[in-house]
Amino acid sequence: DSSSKNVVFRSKLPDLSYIPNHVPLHTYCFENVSRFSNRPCLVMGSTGTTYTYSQTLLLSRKIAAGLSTLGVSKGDVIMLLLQNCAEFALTFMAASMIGAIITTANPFYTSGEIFKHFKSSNSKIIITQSQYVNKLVIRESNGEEEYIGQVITIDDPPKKCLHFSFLVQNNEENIPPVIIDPNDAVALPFSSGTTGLPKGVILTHKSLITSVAQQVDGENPNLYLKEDDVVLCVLPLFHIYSLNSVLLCSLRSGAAVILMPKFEIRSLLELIQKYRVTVAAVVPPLVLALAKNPMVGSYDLSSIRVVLSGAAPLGKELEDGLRSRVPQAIFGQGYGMTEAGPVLSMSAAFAKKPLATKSGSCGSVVRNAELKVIDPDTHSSLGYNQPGEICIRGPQIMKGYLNDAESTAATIDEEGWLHTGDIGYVDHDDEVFIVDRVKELIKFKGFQVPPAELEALLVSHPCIADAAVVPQKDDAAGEVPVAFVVLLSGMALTEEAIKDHIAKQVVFYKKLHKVYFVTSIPKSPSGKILRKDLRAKLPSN
Ligand code: AYL
Repeated sequence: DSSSKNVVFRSKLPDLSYIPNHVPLHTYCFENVSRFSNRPCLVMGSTGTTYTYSQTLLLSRKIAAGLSTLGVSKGDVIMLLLQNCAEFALTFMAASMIGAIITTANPFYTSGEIFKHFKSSNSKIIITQSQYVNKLVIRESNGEEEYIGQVITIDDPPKKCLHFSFLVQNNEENIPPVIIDPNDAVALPFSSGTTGLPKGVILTHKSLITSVAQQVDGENPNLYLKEDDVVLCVLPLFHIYSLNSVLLCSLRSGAAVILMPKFEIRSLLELIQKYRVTVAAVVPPLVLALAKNPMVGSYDLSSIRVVLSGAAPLGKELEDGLRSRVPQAIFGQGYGMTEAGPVLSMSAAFAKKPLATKSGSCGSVVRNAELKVIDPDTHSSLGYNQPGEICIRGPQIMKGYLNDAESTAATIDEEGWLHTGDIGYVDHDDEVFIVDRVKELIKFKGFQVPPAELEALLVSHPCIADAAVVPQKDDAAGEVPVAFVVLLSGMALTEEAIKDHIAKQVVFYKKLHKVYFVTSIPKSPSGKILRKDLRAKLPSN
């Protein structure tokens, strides 16, 4: 039995003796609502519109009934194409109530990206803002638009679209009875994982409840949130980081969520000051803005007690820069991966009884989970301070990829270990440090850029014979995608033309920053691109 040879790392905090992961997600999130029913739950930063916990629960129930009248039933997928807003949170809870599933997409996606996501998630309806509806048009006939599916907008609906108020107008008693199994899907975020194209990641009621419990439940929660906390929600809810560690964790704890539709430094600072934000979930580029922008000095940020950074590596200077701006705050990182539910480790400095932590660490593995580090070549389990591939096991990890047994089997092994494609080590204080990535994924400001997607677009060009996309280090974005391109013989194509070919088909952060013309792409005998060799050719890598 190979598992007996495993060195397994565990949380420094005691395990939870009980996780209520046999109930549906909304039941878990709203379990304690009676304790804080009149406290603010969802606050729209821009307008001040506030829903208390009891209003949030009531509206979610009305929307659940409304979705059923539209024919949405158990197992159906609803696509949310939204900036951060109350409707996002309400629809998620409503979907859970009827056993439906939400899939989340970036509203800045191009039409092509949205169509691919919509189809591969098997979505039925789409909830969005009127400004994005033009991206959902399949064809126009006699001046009438035909859309990809039933479209609902949270603001004034264009022709043939429904207004969100249609959902809210329903009687909350009319939610049809439904039996929800803990292993039923409730969320379907997309991720490219360790290789290939973006895929639907099946997160079940059980996985999300477990993940939230691992963060905020118990005598000594890893991330201590209280009813009087005010949590900043500026990171997009369509990404699992914000959806889980901000929204779901806050709902469970009774904290107020300050929703910001998009990042803009001045309004961010104003909101922190106005609502006396206590907990700020950020990504490295936001840390950069807070550490460097001179405007920061003229705002009162003294309410912040916790700053959580995640989704991408954070440099030491940045961390120090931020510490000097918010000296009273506890600073730490979370390390997650969509497929892992998503949180693998989190700083124990955020705990109710905080532990000392080191700068640069991603915290220690969450409770009720096992983490191991393996040699990427031999797969043997490694001990303290030895870098290798990080693997995680526990009830919080994904059920698998949607309709992709092969990728699932390549990611979760027979013993239930999820292989992250990240290289890291655990030090003698049980703190996790991430040092490298062996998977294909490129991260632009924490956003996923799957090389395989850009390579497919490149080789679809009639003049391109072969192509490979790899990350190049970048001060502002962390990494940016750059391409190596082989032209078909006799064809001429400029770098600009190639960049344009990609740019018009993808969201801004997937744009190519540089094109290198080469005569061949280095590949292994089995045909795999030797990405390491290509990366080694780049200037500052
Ligand atoms: P995905 N440091 C370095 N790399 C990181 C970190 C970190 N703190 N966090 C995430 N990554 C990288 O699926 C790593 O390569 O999920 C990982 O495999 O978009 C990849 O990003 C996963 O990218 C939290 C804190 C969620 C973080 C997250 C991250 C979700 C990002 C909840 O509380």
